[in-house]
Amino acid sequence: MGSSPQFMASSPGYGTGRRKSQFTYRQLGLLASYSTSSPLRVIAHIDLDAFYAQCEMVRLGLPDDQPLAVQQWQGLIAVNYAARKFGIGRHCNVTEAKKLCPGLIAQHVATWKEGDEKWAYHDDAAAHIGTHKVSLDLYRLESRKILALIHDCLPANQQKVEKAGIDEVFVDLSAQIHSIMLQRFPELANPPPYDDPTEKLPLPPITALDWQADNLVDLDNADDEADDPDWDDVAILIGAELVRDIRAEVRAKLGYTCSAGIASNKMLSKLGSGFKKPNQQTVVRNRAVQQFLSGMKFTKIRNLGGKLGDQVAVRFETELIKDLLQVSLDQLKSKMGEDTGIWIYNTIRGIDTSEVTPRTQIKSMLSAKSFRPVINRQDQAVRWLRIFVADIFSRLVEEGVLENKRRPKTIHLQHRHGGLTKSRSSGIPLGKTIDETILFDLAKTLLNQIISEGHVWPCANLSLSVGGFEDGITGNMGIGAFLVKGDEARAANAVAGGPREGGAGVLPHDRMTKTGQRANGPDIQRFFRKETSSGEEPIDTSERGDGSDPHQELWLDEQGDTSAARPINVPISEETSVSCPRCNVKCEDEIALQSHQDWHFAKDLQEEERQATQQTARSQKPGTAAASSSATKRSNKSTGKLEQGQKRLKFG
Ligand code: TTP
Ligand code: CA
Ligand code: CA
Repeated sequence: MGSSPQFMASSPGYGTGRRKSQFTYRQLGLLASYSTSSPLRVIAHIDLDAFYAQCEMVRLGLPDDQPLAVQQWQGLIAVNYAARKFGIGRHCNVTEAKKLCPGLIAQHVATWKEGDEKWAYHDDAAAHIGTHKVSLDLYRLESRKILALIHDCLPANQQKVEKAGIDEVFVDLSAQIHSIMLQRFPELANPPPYDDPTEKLPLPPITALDWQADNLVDLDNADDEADDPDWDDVAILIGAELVRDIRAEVRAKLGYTCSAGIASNKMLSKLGSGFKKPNQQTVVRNRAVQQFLSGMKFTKIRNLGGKLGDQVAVRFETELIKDLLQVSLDQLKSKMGEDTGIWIYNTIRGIDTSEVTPRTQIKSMLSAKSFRPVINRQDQAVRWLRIFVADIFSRLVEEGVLENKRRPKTIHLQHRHGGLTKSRSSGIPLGKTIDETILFDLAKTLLNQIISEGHVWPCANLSLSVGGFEDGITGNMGIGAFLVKGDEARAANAVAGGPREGGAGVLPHDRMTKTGQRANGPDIQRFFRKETSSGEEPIDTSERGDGSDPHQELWLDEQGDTSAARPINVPISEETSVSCPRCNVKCEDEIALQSHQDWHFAKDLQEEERQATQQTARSQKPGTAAASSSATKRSNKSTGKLEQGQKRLKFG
């Protein structure tokens, strides 16, 4: 931890303008319990710079100034900052990029080659899209190391870290900061006057804060800079110090640079980390929030980048936050619906009470391939199944499946032929340690079932996944093997529903805490479902403007194959684009559409898994994991619900 003095003591009696802090003892206390209603809370978002490119730089031991891009077939999926100086971006193909920078190293991602037992770096991979499949194992592995190191940097009993993608995390630093504040300012540990927690705190005994090299977002009112800092400034400064140290550790121990945003909530911290890159951190103080947001497009905000953002833009004829701030709550509610209106109203004012939800455990693993050209025979499909199984099995081994630390309960195969998607699922028999043969046999059985229905060739995409992970199941199956523990079930639900992105009603922080109201915020994901099930057009929850990518989580954490994924940052022209029949989102071409549909598929799987988990938790009966057929054709609605005729996986 940094030891440089960060605070400059003021002379006694200074700060005559305002003798009390605007914050209460109670609000300070709330920090210790990570309460989302504390106006003093501090959340960091840490995102690796040009992540895949850095992984390759570290692997190859290259100097920082070496331009490098990660190539996938003919496209680029990551470009380091040395290469970006030449104007190279994800929109370039390899030929264009090399023209811009002849010294560029275009490193192809590792691949599984048909028939091989393990992924590897193949010099000729780019020319063999038909027989190779991308492996993202290296990036997953590095991601895990970084995550572990971040955990190591935090006190053992104060770790609230949410993995938000392969190269990014949210960290709730509130409790740690609370402890540090009490150490540095012992007067804060005194009981409040009259033992009344609603009493205001004394002002911090300091007048100027040393922000070192951080990017400080300008304050809403430039004159405020002369004001004495209050405890929210002190808290966020300590947060900035902690994050600077974490970043230095990641750099020193693992060789990676990252950027970070430090603010009072997830939304603002995420916007902050993308504000200045690479290798920088941005602090968004509470007093700077309006200034920070007002110049931005709302499409940069999580959940406002996709179709919801488009709708808002059309209905209010603007993409700018500053214009939308003029719209009254009533207008927002009447045009966007009650919950969504409130959520937008709060969000553009920088209010976000969503929690940082630790979720480090993998819930499902997916290995897939989009075929270009399509495949026409069973033996070809079986060869791919072998690769998928090897891919998934190696990840299962890392997950501790050989030691029975964790094991998946179900296996799914999805097959796409033309516009038609078929899938089959089966339980993975308990009582035996999972091995490749078991998985391969199950996968072949599922394929046979799909083929026996007919109309399956040519096949454009196959994906195999395992899910329903459980902890510590031994060969001896008791009732515990089938029941999900309360906490796990809750965690599973939280994960599947996505983080709570809901706003907190329209109350400002102060009033919220005074009345003791907790964010009764609508879960934005739920809005989408609600709207969908009411027959309205489904709204796409994907986001773009914030630099993250709707496909990303899928590619990175689950699918393990970006082969069909075109860089999504490419602007899509109206004339050439095709729309997703489910959510209407525009894709650049058929291939991009396919990749987008893969994303829906993975989301559906997640949802099915969640529902199956819930059902398992509800059913009090043990039994065998029986195979059952599932979906044939998926509908146009992204309800995540099963179609008529579909069956849920049964474990009872
Ligand atoms: P990002 O964090 O979006 O981007 P980045 O880390 O490459 O660059 P930045 O410095 O701007 O954060 O994505 C993380 C990784 O995810 C990226 O290195 C490669 C992968 N990815 C894709 O494969 N395709 C995509 O379209 C995007 C956005 C990411
Ligand atoms: Ca990144
Ligand atoms: Ca990222």
